[in-house]
Amino acid sequence: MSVLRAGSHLLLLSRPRIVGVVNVTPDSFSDGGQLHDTQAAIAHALKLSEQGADILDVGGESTRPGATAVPVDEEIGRVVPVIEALAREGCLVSVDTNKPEVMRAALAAGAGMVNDVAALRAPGAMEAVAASGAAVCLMHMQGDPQSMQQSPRYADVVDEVKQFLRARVQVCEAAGIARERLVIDPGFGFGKTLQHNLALLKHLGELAELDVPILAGLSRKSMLGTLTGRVVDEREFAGVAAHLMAVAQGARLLRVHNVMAMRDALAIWNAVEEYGDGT
Ligand code: HH2
Repeated sequence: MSVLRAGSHLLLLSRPRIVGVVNVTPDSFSDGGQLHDTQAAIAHALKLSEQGADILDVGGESTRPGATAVPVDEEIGRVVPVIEALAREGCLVSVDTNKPEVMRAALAAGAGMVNDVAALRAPGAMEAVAASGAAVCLMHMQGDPQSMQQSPRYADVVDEVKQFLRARVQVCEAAGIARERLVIDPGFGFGKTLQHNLALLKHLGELAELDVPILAGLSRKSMLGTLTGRVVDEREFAGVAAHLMAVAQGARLLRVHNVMAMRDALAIWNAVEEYGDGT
C-alpha cells in the first residue's frame, strides 16, 4: 500500500487525499494588516481541516501567470506564523514555495511537506529538503511564472513532463530523499496551453509508471474557465469533475480551494471503489 512520509506524519494513500489551499497573500484575504491576515488564514485553514483536508498547503507568494515575486523576508513573515499555529494543532502542513530560505523557515516552524512548483531546482532547495524528514511535491513547469504562458511548446507534452519528473525523482533519491517522501505533479496551467492541459489530464495515468504518488491541481484554473465560460469563483463544479477524472487516472492527492465539494465527490468515489464489486 502506498504511503507518504511527511515529517512526523504518515499519510496512507489507499484512497485519494485532499490538499486544501491556504493562500496568505494580500489578495487572498482582506489585507487588514499582517496580523489580521495571519489570523484569517489560520481560521480558514482550520475550517478546511474540519471539512476534510488531509494536508494544508500554505503559500505566501502567488504563482499565477505574470505574478510578481515576493521578497524572501516578506514571504517568511506571511507563512511562518500560520504554519506554526497549524502544526501546533496537529495538522499536516505543506509550504508552497520555491525558495530554499522559506523552505527552511517553514520546516523549522513545523511544516511536514514542501510543495515546490520548481521541483527543487533553486540552488539550495534540494539540500533544504534532504536535511529534513519532510515530503516534497515535485511539479513540472515550463519557463517561469512571469513568462510561462507566452508560448508554451512541446513535441509530446505527456512524454516531456514524464521525463522531467523522472529525472527530478532520480536527483532527489540521489540526494537522500527517500521515495516514500516524494509526490509528482504535472503542473496544470504552468507553461501549458489548453491542449497541453487536456492531453495531460487524459493521459495522467502514464505518470504512474514512475511509481510515485501523483498530485493534481486543477482547482479554479483558467482551463476550466475557457471550457465553461465561468469566472474564477464559479469553477467549483468543473473543478470537481476534472479532479475526479484525475483520480480515475490514478491521482492520489488533489489540491483544491473548496474542500467540502471535493470531499463529497470522493465519498462517492470511495464507496464505489470499496463496495462496487459486492452483490
Ligand atoms: N497550482 C498553484 C499553486 N501551487 N502547486 C502544485 N503542486 N500544483 C499546482 O497545480 C499548483 C501549485 C496555483 O493555484 P492557486 O493557489 O490558485 O494560485 P496562487 O499561486 O496564486 O496561490
